[in-house]
Parts: sequence; C-alpha cells; structure tokens
Amino acid sequence: MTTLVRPPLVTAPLPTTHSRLLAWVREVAELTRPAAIRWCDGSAAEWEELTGELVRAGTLIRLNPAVKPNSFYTRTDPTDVARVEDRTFICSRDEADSGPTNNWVAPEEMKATMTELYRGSMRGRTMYVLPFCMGPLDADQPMFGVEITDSAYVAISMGIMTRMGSDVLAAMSAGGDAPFVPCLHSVGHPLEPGEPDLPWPCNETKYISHFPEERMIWSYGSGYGGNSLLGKKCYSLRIASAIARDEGWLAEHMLILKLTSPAGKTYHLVAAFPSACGKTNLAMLEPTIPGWQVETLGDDIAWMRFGSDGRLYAVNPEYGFFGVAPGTGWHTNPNAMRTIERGNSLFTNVALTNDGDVWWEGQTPRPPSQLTDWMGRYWTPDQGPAGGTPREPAAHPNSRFCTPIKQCPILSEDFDSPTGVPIDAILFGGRRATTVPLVAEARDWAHGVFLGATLSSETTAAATGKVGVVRRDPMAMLPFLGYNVADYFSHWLELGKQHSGRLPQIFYVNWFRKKADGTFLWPGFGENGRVLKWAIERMEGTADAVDTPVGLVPAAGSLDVAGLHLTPAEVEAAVAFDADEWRTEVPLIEEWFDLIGERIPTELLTELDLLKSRLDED
Ligand code: SAT
Ligand code: MN
Repeated sequence: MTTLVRPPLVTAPLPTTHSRLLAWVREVAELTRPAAIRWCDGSAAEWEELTGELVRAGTLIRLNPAVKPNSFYTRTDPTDVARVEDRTFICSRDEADSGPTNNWVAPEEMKATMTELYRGSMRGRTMYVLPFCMGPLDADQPMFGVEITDSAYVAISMGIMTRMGSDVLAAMSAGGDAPFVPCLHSVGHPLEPGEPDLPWPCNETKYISHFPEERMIWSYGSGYGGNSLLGKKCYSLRIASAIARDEGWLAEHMLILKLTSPAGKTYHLVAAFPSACGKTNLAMLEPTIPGWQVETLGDDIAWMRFGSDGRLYAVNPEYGFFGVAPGTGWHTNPNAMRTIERGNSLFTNVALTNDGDVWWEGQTPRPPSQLTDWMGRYWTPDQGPAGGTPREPAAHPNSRFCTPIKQCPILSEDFDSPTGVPIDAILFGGRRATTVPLVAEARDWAHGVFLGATLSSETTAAATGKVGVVRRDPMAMLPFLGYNVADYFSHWLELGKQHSGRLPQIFYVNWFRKKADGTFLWPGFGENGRVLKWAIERMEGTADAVDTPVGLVPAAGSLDVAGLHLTPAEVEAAVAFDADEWRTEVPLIEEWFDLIGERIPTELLTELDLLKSRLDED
C-alpha cells in the first residue's frame, strides 16, 4: 500500500460540536483520503466559488446572463444519464424485508464491498460536507441528513434541492445532538497527482445502497441526480418510507397542489405518477376552465401524516424542482418556464443554443436552426447523422432542470408550513395507451389502495433500460420503496382502518390513452384541470358517475368539456370502461400478485376477486 498524506480531517475552527457527525466525517475522510474537506454553508458566496471552479474545470458552462441569470449548463458522461435501478439495493438485515421488487444484498456484505470501493476514492478531490434538512427546519421533528460527496456539482445541486447549510448545521446541535441520516457519495474517480480531471467523473461500477434499519445511504460511481442527490429519492422515499412504516405515516412519490374553485373554495390534492409522466406539469397546471386556479406545493415527493383532527396532512420535503426538461414549454408548463427564467438554475443534458441559452424538445414548437446537442455535437433540425437515419433528439429524453422552488410564481403560501396542508384527494396515474379510463373514482379506501397497488405504466427514460414497456408500478413507488411491497400495501390499508373518519378520496387517472390511430384521446396539460374539477364535484356530491368494475367513471355530460374540440363519442371513448381490455388486464394483475407472494394482504385479493366477479357479470 502506498503511504498517503493524511488529509486535513477537519477545518479549524470546527463548524459544529455534533459528536456523531464529527466522528463520521473523520471516519469517511480516513477511508476515502480526500485532498481537502469543505463544510458547506449554503451561502451565495459559496455558490459563486463552486460554480466558478466547475466552470474552470469544464464541468459547467455559464449561460448567457441576459436570458438565464446565474445559471449553468452541464453534460454528463453519456453513460451516466438516469437512475440505475438494477444497481439500487435495499440492504435490510432480512432479505424478505426488502421484498420481491428490490435488489438485496446483506448489509455486512454490501458494506464490505463498498468500503473497498470507497478506500481512497476521493484522492485528489475535495470532500464536501452538506448538512441538510428535508422539510421545514421548524418542524416538530426536523428530518436532518448530512451528505458527504466528492462532487461539487452534487454540492450545488443539493443547495437547490434541499434546505442546506449553516442554519441546518446549527439546528442539528441546538437541543443536543440531533439524529441525522448519513448519506455517503463518491463519483469513484480518484485523481493521481498531476492527473487531469474529467468534466464528468464517474465510474462504470455503480452502487446505490440503502440500509433501512440504520437509516443510512451509500452511493458510488454515478453523478446523475437520482443516484447522487441523496436527500431526494434515496432519503425522502426509500429511507423515509421505512421510517414512515415504523411511525405510522406515508412517504410518497407524489406532487402536492392546491386547487381553488370559482366560488373560492380551496382543496388540496396529491398525485402519484411514475417518473417522467407529467407530475411537474400537473403540479403547476394552468387550468383552461374559467375561474379555477392551481397553486403548487411540490412536484415529486409528499410526506403525509395524520393530524390531531384525523385528517391527512402533506409536506413537500424538497426545496427545488428537478424536472424533466423535454416537453416543458410555454404551452405545456408556463409556470415552470417562469421559474427557470428567474435564473439560479442548473441544466443537465439539454441542448445549448448559439447565444448561450438552453433548448430541449417541446420547449418551442420549432427548434432553433443550430444547436449543440447534449453530447456536445453540432446539431441542426433537418440534418440527420450520416446515412440519413432519423435525427436524434438534441436534448437527452431524461435531461433535467434544477431550480429553486421559491422562484415558482404560483407557489402556495403554505409551502413552508411545518405541519403541511390537509389532503382532500389522492390521484394515482400511469401512462397507458389502452385499458385505463381517463378517470375513475375508487369505491372506498381499500378499493383505492387496490387501484394504487395495481397501477401500471409504460417505462420512460427516467431510468436506464427499455422505454415503453408496461410494468406494474405500485403507487408509482416501484423504484423507491425501502421495504417489502406487500408490507407497504398492508401499511396503507392499516392507516385507512385507523383513520377511517376523514380519509381523502382516491381517484385513478390516465392522461395517455390513445385512439386506434395512435393519437391521444385526451388533450392533457391545462385540460387536465377538467378532470380535477370532476373529482372535486364528486366529493361535493354534484357530479354524476357510472359504476363500473374499475370504479366510478364520469357519466355522460358530467365532465366539463365546454370549449374543447372533442365530439361526445371521443369524450365517451376517453372515459369508457372496456370489459374486454380488463379481461386482458386481470391475468397481468394476477401475475403481479403472484410475484408479490404470500405476504400480500387479503383485502387486495378480495378486491381482485370482486373485480373478476363483476367482469363475469358484465
Ligand atoms: O431521476 S430522479 O430520481 O432524480 C427523478 C425521477 O426519476 O423521478
Ligand atoms: Mn420523481
């Protein structure tokens, strides 16, 4: 073994007295051997310094301040563009607790493997210590985390996506040393003396590992957001779902929005959709129907606890949007465009314009005449690569904008509320070309849990792997569950029993149903406000529905389609329950339930039997 210069383990004076934190930082530094340690304070000066360093290193390009002030552009390594689900592990002590849908390795074995990967992995790099809090700092129990990373890109991104810096560090020791989730991240690309760095260092070997009993996260080899911003999916969904199971609450892959009716009545909705199915668009919806108004509370994650009044309250643990860029434009999501126009944002794997702005498919109806694409190549709209093969998109389909939530012009004033907002309705949705109607209301909580548990969607570019394959994605949590999926369903059902008084109403939606010619049956985007209106009117008892085996769908004339260029037959086709399609679907649900195995709650089997017997009658 080579002798290494002992790294400066801590800066003087120490920014904290938190003894577990200090011990952990020391331990990680001794293992990973960084050249320097930096405790991040989350200040504007720090942002200046780190973005400046990243620009000099060639990782970031500063965008034209006239169009995107204080904003930056980066291209990842072309192999490091999405979450790596096959390299994501739930390392519970007992394999059965991670369940049939997660990858599992015994915690001691994983720690041994990854300790060897981490050994010396930060050589030649700065190690950043990022104290963060998911959700408001003045919550009853602030949910602290500390990420150690050797990526400055991760440090500045975490500064956007979470409440991060000195305030958090101070709060962690204010009333004695507070518990926190240790999150360790290394890109796995140490630098030998004199070795030049790459613009996007990463490693072919990747591990995204979670230790649910210890509440700990270890990530190695990837710099991509979902794999490296550990406060996000790793903490706020995988680890938090395990905490929520133990403490009687819910950590969900859901947007949160506030809806105000023309009469001035307000409602709060949460909605679960798989990644890259339009959650950010729905969260910032501009309804086309007059008098209805949406405000945003969150676009990706909801933590929900029952209040003393028996109602379910939601908090968004995040502090920024990490949205899919393609498809985001002035016509589809003007509020996202307004949010990023205010600057202070990072763009990853989109295309670059000649005047130092960013572009992606769907931002404008026509692309600019010349671009630099996400791989740094010259790109024009009509000139395909040699051989005339179809033009590849200029922006990667999973390219992202990362922007502060406080810049959203329609952010609800309740965003910082430590107790959150009371939830009236829960929407589950997926991307299905057939079978699933535009909207169906669950008959009751157990039926709603069944709809969520059997949710299915065509895969998207948010994860590596094949796009467009239908898979079950329960509550849109398949890649984000920190424990056994069967136990997760039991947890949902149990909470329903415990809080049966004032539960939110559950709806199942599908914006993506297609006609035989392959075009969408429903226009989507701002028009989805019509579906929200119908849901509200169902809860108010003013909209009619037809009872079908999959739930209550809009009766003819009950969905407000005024001003839409749709024939009654088209509306009917969008909301229709098709018994034949559901007869094809049932075996797929049975297959899914078989895979879940015997821990599946009987209530769900009863719901499946009910669906089958109603189909037989149909
Ligand atoms: O890729 S992320 O996990 O960061 C976002 C998503 O897939 O929903
Ligand atoms: Mn997501």
